[in-house]
Amino acid sequence: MNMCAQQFEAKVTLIVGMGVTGMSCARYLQQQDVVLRIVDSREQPPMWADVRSQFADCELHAGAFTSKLLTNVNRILLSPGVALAEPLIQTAMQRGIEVIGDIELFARNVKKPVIAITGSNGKSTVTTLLGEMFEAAGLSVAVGGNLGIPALDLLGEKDPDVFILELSSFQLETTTSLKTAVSVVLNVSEDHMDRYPGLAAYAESKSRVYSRSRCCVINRDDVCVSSMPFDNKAQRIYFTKNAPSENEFGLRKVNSDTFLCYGSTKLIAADELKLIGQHNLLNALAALALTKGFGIEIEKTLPALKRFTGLAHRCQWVIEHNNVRWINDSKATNVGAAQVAIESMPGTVVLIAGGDGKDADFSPLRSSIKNKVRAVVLLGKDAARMQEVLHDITECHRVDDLQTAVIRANELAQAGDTVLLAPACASLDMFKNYMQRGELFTRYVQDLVGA
Ligand code: UMA
Ligand code: ADP
Repeated sequence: MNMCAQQFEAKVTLIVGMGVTGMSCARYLQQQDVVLRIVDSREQPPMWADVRSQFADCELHAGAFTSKLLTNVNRILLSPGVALAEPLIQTAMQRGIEVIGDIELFARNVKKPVIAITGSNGKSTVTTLLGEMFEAAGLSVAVGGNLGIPALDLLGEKDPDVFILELSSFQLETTTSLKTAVSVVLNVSEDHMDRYPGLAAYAESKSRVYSRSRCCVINRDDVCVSSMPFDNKAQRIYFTKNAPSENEFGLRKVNSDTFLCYGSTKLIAADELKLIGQHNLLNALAALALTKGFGIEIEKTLPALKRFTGLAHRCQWVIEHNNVRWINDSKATNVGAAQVAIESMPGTVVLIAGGDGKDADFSPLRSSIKNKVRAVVLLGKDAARMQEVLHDITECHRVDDLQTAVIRANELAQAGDTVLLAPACASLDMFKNYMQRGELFTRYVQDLVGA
């Protein structure tokens, strides 16, 4: 074949999605002289201007996908926000085109150990906490993935001692060869039901994190997690909210104090932690189990665990005014997270909830709300559906926007109550993201009380 024909036949890597993942894939592959076509199904992808300036040499398309985009393509890098069920991707797979995600590309190129953290709730907390615990023990870490910094952007010139990645079910779907030193599925409860045919398919995607893992950290109390398939050769370390057996992490009560323990050894008292709520004790146990699994001396990591105050927008204290506490848990973007937040509040709660429910079944909220919640203020796309499920167990108030929700919650709250923003829904129907929702909530509360 002559040079000209070779160039004509140059194989193209198709990057699907112009979000932070697509951009990280493009940056990474550009250094390797790969021919790139970058596409997004939106007419105006939010990072379009950046893409055009940074990837001027690449073929770029914004707008509805057509099969013409597959011309000469031999590999697709699929962003997590685009489902494998997308017709373009199905056509590509039928044609034998390889479809992978950014984590698979990362897996094929990473040279240092990786720790992977997934689950329905607590991923970002455990990932960040573990990074701080490892640093306290003197290791250099690179922390990212679904948490924010795309994994490929962590692959720099100087490798850290360990990569700590938060992985979503979407990212795991397109990952086939990731080898991990230690991995965990923290828990499984319903989320992203608009992307999966049911809980089993969603859980299957999460369980992929345990394939090729040298050590699996397992939540003993979560039946869905503990019944996942584990490699027989992998080491297993369990954690539980109950008193642990030998070689397990768990909670022990001694008189009125609770301790985080490894077997019968007390590691730290629960009230030495700055993190709030029982769910965060489980997150801390998971982080300790990951530490043990990686082979680090736990003692060295404890100062960081004690210091860690948690992340913004997760059960974050906003203000106390007229004996009413205001808490921002905007990151409670699914039913399980909202339940945990409601249950971990002391006293009676006025709940602000609603948004895009991602086709979730809201009925599990009933048991958490009953006898605990004075009233619910509902907003967003799925407010009516939530009201239908909750109206017979608590007072429901529908409002059109978050500022009105704050004003209404203030009218409803009585001295000693907590007003909790825990939407049980994604924010994207009304806000840029959960951070913006949490920031606006905080601002409206501060305006209201004149802080
Ligand atoms: N989209 C289109 N057409 C496209 C491409 C994307 O409509 O062609 C839409 C998607 O449906 C989605 C949005 O654009 O609504 C963003 O999708 P994306 O894949 O471009 O997202 P990125 O900007 O690359 O960000 C992704 C993760 N987002 C998703 O999985 C939706 C980010 O997690 C992650 O931080 C980032 O990669 C780096 O790894 C966010 C998230 O919401 C925080 N994750 C979900 C969760 O935590 O529940 C899974
Ligand atoms: P993720 O990254 O999985 O979304 P985060 O650490 O950001 O998890 O926490 C999101 C929300 O989930 C928090 O606001 C909190 O209400 C809830 N949450 C945190 N940890 C847990 C846990 N271990 N079990 C159940 N819910 C949790």
